[in-house]
Order: sequence, then structure tokens, then C-alpha cells
Amino acid sequence: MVLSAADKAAVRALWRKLSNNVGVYTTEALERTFLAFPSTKTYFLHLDLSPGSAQVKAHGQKVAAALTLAVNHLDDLPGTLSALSDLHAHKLKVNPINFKFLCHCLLVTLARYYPGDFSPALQASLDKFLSHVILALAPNYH
Ligand code: HNI
Repeated sequence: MVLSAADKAAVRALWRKLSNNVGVYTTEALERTFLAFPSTKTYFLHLDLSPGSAQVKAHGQKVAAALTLAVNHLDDLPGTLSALSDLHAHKLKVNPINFKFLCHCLLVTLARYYPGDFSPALQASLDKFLSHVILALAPNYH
């Protein structure tokens, strides 16, 4: 499942469109994840997870920054995300199945805000990008 030049171009173009609002969508994706996959909340018991929580918003901004960094380094996702992989695997001990839940909810969120852009081809490119992010977050799991 190679991230083709066309996939990369599509992801970069969408990200340009999201501009400074990526954090809005990652925050909504987190809120959706907590509702649709409640077991994910067990990792965030130290945060206020109520709707509209400033702490979830702040966390959404961090996830957004990491994804934007990834979009800016599509040719080296494993290197770019290796410290985060280490953090999630060893310190936070996040079961990697949860990455799929969050990425699924991010796709749903983006489809809702950008229905006109969300062709089957864009969905496929974004899904591939997010799968590569998950693969880059995974190697420290052993
Ligand atoms: Ni995740 C912290 C990025 C998925 C649980 N996570 C971070 C930070 C970033 C980040 C960035 C902040 C690091 C720092 O402070 O140095 N997380 C990402 C990305 C994804 C992801 C890019 C997937 C696309 N994280 C998940 C998932 C879970 C998760 C799916 C659990 C369900 N992450 C955490 C927890 C923290 C965290 C827990 C620490 C939060 C805190 O503030 O204590």
C-alpha cells in the first residue's frame, strides 16, 4: 500500500485547505472517538472529557500539530514520528487498535466539513495517509 505521488498531492492540498483549523477537526475527532469507542477514554482519565472541554481541545491541538508535521514529511513518516511512537508504546502504553478508531473518526469529521472535496479518491488517499501514520507509530510496539 504505497503512498503514491497523487495521494501525497491530495493530502497536501486538503491540508492547505484546512489551514489553521486542523485542531478544530482533531478535537471533534477526539470527541467522536470518546463517544463511539468509549474504551479509549481509559487513557485520558486525568483529563476533563466533558463536551467542549478545554483540555480535550488542547490535546486536539497537539494531535493536529503532529499530523501537520507528518503531512510536511510524507517521505519520512517513520523518522518523523519515531519519538511519538516511543511515547505511545512505552510510556502511554496505548493499544494500537485505538489509532484506527481515532483515524476513522477523523475521516468522518473531515467528510462532514468538506463534503464537496470528499470524493472516493480523496477518501482513499486520506485513508492511506492515516494508515501510514499508524504504521509509523507502530514500530516501537514489541
Ligand atoms: Ni496520542 C499524547 C499524537 C493517537 C493517547 N498524542 C499525544 C501527544 C501527541 C499525540 C502529539 C502529545 C505528546 C507530548 O506531549 O509530547 N496521538 C497522537 C497522534 C495520534 C494519537 C498523531 C494518532 C493519529 N493517542 C492516540 C490514541 C490514544 C492516544 C488513539 C489513546 C486512545 N496521546 C494519548 C495520551 C497522551 C497522548 C493518553 C498523553 C495526554 C496527556 O496530556 O497526558
